[in-house]
Amino acid sequence: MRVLLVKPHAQLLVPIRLQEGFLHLEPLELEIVAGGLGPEEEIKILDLGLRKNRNQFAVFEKTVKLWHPDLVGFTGYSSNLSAIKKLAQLTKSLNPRIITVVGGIHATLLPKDFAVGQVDIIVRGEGGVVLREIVRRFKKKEPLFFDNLALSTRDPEFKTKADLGPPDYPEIDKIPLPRRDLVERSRYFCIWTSSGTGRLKTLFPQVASLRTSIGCAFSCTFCVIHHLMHRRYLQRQALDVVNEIAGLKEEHIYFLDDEMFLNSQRCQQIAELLLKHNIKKEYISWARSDTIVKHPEIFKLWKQAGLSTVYVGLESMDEKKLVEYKKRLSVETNRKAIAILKEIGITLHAAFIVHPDFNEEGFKRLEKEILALCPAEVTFTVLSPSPGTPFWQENKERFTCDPYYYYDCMHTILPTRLPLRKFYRHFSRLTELALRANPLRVNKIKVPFGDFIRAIVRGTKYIIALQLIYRDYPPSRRRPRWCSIYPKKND
Ligand code: B12
Repeated sequence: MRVLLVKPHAQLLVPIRLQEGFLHLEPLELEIVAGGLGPEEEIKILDLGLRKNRNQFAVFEKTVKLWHPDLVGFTGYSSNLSAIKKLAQLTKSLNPRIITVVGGIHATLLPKDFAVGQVDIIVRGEGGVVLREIVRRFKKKEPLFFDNLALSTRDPEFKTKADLGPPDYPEIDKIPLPRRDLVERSRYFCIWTSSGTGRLKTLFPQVASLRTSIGCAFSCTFCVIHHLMHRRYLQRQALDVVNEIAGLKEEHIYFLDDEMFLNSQRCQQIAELLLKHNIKKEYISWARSDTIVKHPEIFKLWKQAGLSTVYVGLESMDEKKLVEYKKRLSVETNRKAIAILKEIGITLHAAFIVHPDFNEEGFKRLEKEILALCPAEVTFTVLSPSPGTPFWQENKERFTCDPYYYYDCMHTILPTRLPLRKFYRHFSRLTELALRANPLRVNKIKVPFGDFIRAIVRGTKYIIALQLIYRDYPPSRRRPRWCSIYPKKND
């Protein structure tokens, strides 16, 4: 059987596409799904974000016409919803006998959004085990839907199942290993600014991604993970993780875990095994600031094992905002974590949330924080409620635009206090400052000339694109809507 697995890119292309100039990670979700299928299946992974041709529909159509798949599986975040629906429609118009399956974050959150005739099966949760079962049923001519994992509108119980809470998750060791051989590995990279020697062979090394745990024990308002998993935290065995790392040919690894270090014992074991077996690679991971403060010794150990950069969702340096985001930690904890990473010599990648209620003062305060963090990598997103979360429900009446189409955490979907043009001028200025605070520049790290030029060009294009985001909205939407929330006196 021929299985085509497809990762589309977002519709509102420019900022996301430019972001991909700094990192483009392999489609691990599709590699894992493929890993569940038997050797008798022919599998192709199509990562549409990689294609130079901006018309992803044309690229997809050509592939289907040339390759004749029996089943097409799509993955995507909420921002990919409309692209996936169009691609499913295109599939059926090319050949109605092709089975269309949709999985991924949005399908798990809001399966009903895919309840259209062109989508045969909606998969919730982990897909590796589920697609294998769908393929088995297809071959046996059995119904393709089952449990609360593979849903179909043809199932009379579809609505009930789609309204159930998070799907069941398999035992973590039942999740297949990714079929990394199905992608062009040289195409996946991540900007790497951390250097112990003052020079870097390349600024854009080839990177592999890997997942050691699934889920998170916290429930921040802006995040979807606790809605998908009810705050469950599934952890792979240390040895299993280390074996996977050892098998990778890439020297740079990006851990995709939401929070890898929640179980300090497990993380200690992983680091010790890496050191014991002399596995020399460099790593990027995400961690909460309170985890870093609770277990600085684990980060010290990980530094020895190769941890170069830690992405920390600092979100804000304003106590009230941290409470509003239900972050369950304080500004002081954020500051302590920054100091700890600096002392250990791990590069900090600070992720901040820009609140739509920011006035000039709010932006200025954040600018000061960036300068204080220097040297650090710093990135920003705009506070955006994700579809399928209570935060989204609470804000339902306030959206200023299509909250699906514009949901990329760059385009605001909530009313801004400042007019949009001004808001995005400030927003892009943050990134401009961040580039100046970057360790590469501050620590005068030597990089190949070509990479340096590439970084400058991409950085400049990105800053301009951020400034021009306001143009993606119809002119009538570019002014703030005072009536909706903010009292005018605070202007
Ligand atoms: C790493 C990451 C990124 C990377 C990109 C990774 C990549 N490979 O492209 C970067 C940093 C670039 C990124 C950017 C963005 N991200 Co992001 N990201 C993540 C993170 C941390 C991990 C994603 C991941 O790869 N997980 C590992 C894979 C293996 O798990 P999975 O996707 O769930 O897949 C499994 C199942 O869902 C299922 N499945 C998936 N697809 C399919 C398909 C089929 C056919 C089947 C059967 C099953 C199936 O099986 C898979 C394997 O078991 C998640 C958080 C999370 N835990 O998911 C956020 C997350 C996905 N990101 C999110 C967001 C909002 C974004 C941005 C829009 C905003 C931003 N600026 O950050 C951009 C958009 C980028 C884009 N290209 O569209 C949100 C999405 C929310 C939503 N409602 O969609 C998440 C969930 C974060 C959050 N906590 O809310 N992101």
